[in-house]
Amino acid sequence: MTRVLTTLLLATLAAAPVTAQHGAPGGPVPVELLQQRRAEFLTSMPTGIAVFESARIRSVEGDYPQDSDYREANDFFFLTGLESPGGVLVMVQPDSGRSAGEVMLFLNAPPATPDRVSAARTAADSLGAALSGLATVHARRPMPRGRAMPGRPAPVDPMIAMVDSIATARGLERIANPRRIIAPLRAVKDADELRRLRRASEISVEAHKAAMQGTRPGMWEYEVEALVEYTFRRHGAERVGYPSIVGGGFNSTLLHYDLSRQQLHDGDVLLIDAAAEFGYYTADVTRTFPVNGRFTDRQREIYNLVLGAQQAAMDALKPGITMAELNRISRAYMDANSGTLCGDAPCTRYFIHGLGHMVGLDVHDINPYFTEMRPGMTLTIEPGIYIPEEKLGIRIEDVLLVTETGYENLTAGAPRTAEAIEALMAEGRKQTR
Ligand SMILES: [Mn+2]
Repeated sequence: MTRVLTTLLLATLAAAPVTAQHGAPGGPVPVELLQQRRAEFLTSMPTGIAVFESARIRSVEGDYPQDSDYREANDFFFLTGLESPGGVLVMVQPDSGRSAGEVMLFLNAPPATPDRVSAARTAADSLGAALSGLATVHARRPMPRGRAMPGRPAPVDPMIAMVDSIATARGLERIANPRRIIAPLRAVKDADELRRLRRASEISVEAHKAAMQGTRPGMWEYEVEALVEYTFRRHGAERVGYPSIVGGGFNSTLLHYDLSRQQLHDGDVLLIDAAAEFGYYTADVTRTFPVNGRFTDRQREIYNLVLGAQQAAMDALKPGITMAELNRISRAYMDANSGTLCGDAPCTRYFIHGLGHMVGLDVHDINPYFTEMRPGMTLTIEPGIYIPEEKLGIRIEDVLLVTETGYENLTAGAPRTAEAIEALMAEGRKQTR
């Protein structure tokens, strides 16, 4: 299907109560890109059958879905562009390296009568075909009614039998771990993925700026967290990319502090590791700033050491380098520049986690630690120093896009230097005086 036709179809259907990423702030994934991703997957897969299932709808009775609405499974979304619980994508490769392969998409049949309970999801109809860029979409057999209970066997999904019968009929084996094949495809972002990641980054930057401007001694961590997450949603982000970390004082030294229930004190730092997910792509941003708007001399020295370690890795970032090498460079900088800041030994002993990771559909995206960087890959670099006995934790984290010659910092809009942070915080104080 051509883009013009798709656009026309979408325009025609715009008034109908549908679905998918159509109508979502992120918009639909262009079908040409979906077709390209599936073709690349089929080309790189071995002979066999690969199956990608959509996410499961979670129950308010026991699943605790209140932290997020239905969210499609990443690989399913990457290859179909759809949000469609019950969906099953079957990739058939009868002759690896020689055959273009075949794609079969099964979606729930459109409801016979309008669904008065749930929001419309993409179904096996012309819209499902248009949004996914497939000529045909098959209706899947419905799941049997009833749910898993203690003492009662879970209902069997008829799609499992269906996929098995496709495999048997063609004499093909089902591939055990298709994620291994999709990993390299997801590592390099295409134009639509970058568009989403850029927006997620921009929104996250706005939230960090709001936190810097809005934080005052005496506020509670949850108040700042609310400000951050409100900013995400206000700009069209569907959800947080991961549980927000908002930790003041001692809590700044806990890597995954998630309670956000303590008061913020004059003289402490506040570490915020929080980012928005926009159109299924998440940023990952950390900033650390003084609750009262001014770093102490000690805080500033440690801050500048972390900043230097981050910059050293960023300066080395270009195609060909690996995360392992960047990690070594960043730690070598910290070793060489610690002076007596942390006593006789370098501060590197307080840098207790990895330097960074790939970022995309997953916040910790498929991670080629020893794989050479290529243009279009997106990663974070996030050194930190955590000194619990001083209630002082500093981490600085940005989202970086590898370019032909180096990198672009997608989250540079959030102040990074101690001076820029203090300037923005001072501005925030003026506004509310
Ligand atoms: Mn991170």
